[in-house]
Amino acid sequence: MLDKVLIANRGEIALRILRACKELGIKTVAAHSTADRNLKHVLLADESICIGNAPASESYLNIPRIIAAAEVTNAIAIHPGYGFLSENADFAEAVEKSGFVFIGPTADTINMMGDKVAAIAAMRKAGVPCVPGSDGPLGDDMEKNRAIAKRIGYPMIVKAAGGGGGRGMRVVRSEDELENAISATKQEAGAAFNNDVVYMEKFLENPRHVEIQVLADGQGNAIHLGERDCSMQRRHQKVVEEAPAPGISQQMRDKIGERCRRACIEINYRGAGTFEFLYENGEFYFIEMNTRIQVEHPVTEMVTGVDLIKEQLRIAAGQPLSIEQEQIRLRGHAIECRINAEDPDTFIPSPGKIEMFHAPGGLGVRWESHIYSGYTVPPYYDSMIGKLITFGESRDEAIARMRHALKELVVDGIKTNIPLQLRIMDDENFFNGGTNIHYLEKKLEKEK
Ligand code: MV4
Repeated sequence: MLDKVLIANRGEIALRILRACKELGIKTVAAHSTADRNLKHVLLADESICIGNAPASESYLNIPRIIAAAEVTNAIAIHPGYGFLSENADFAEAVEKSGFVFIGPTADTINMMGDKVAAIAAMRKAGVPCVPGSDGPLGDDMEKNRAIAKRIGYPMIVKAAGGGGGRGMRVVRSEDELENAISATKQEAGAAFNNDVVYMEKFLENPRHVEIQVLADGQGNAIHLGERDCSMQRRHQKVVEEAPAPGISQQMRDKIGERCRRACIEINYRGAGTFEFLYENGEFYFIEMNTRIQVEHPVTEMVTGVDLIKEQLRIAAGQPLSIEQEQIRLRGHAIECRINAEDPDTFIPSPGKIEMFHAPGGLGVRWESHIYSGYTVPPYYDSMIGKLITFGESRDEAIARMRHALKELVVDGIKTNIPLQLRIMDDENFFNGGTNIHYLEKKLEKEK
């Protein structure tokens, strides 16, 4: 096993990684900013080291500082968590070049998936179903571009190869908008991602966001762990996630999961990963692959019983996968509500001191958070302060437990989105399952 892991992240995920390390007997180093000296995982880690000032650019995004912290603490490996440098190929390369293990895929894989055109080409080649599209970058010849768009059919969407997660895209509803959309997206993408390559896809009007979790060891073994539905979102920020996705049969899961598993073997993938799909009219369409552990990984853990962070650590230590596909059986249903320090109506962040905190509990209730009574939420980072996950034998039971757990959870002193989460848990359409990616924004618009 790895002797010592440096945790290059903060908040709940840093604590989650610390717990997995402890369970595996791995020593831990918490690398933190000046604003994060009192984080729970910093206080629990074997060692801690301050890597810079509060702004992430000076600490959690500062590659030389993190490498130096690993050097002075004699860490073997670095876990990047999610966000920050987790999908930065230059970081993964710097980590490996400095003689440490990057807990994640190779820099080449991260690079490939960061380029959406390359990612789609690799997945299409590996047999993963993709959105009908340009199958490559658009050139300057507008005659050709019009022909591609005509073949795809309107409405279609122009996306930046360097984008993802909702950045750099434009819906085009008719040919007269095409030229402008391409040049504007190109312009923005060049400025934002230093890469002005754009491509086209058929625009799906009302899809759901369904993603497949995979694990691969880079030694020829890969498994899928079923899907999550992450359609309940606002401005590309997920609000509620669940596993399994309502209405997906075991037969459909086996089919799309097997395609993802095969693709992992084909590209020699290593680590945890997520295939993002749009799901519409019973069909899956690949859009992007995430090469990190994701915020919503616990719902998959709850229905599979697999500790995804421990698997990441084992894979990084060079061990082959400890589980085979046949051993993956889904049981029950899990729901995750992200708890944010923000105004539940305006979504304006609400950092500050937590005057009183009470954790929810009981059978099937999991609280993933670093907060405590007296903790001050700093204004510098993401506003998520915890994740409440409930499990039930049925979806109805998981929702019922979530309602009560949300009412039990007390976070006083700052504003939180708990009232919004309660409204979602009481929503009739959410209860019925299968709402699409536009549902929450439309609901909020109606309730104004
Ligand atoms: C799409 C789409 C419809 N059709 N692609 C937005 C985030 C990025 N990951 C991809 N996105 C979309 N791509 C086609 N061909 C609609 C979206 C989209 C979306 C996707 C997932 C979750 C939330 C979303 C919100 C708005 C648009």
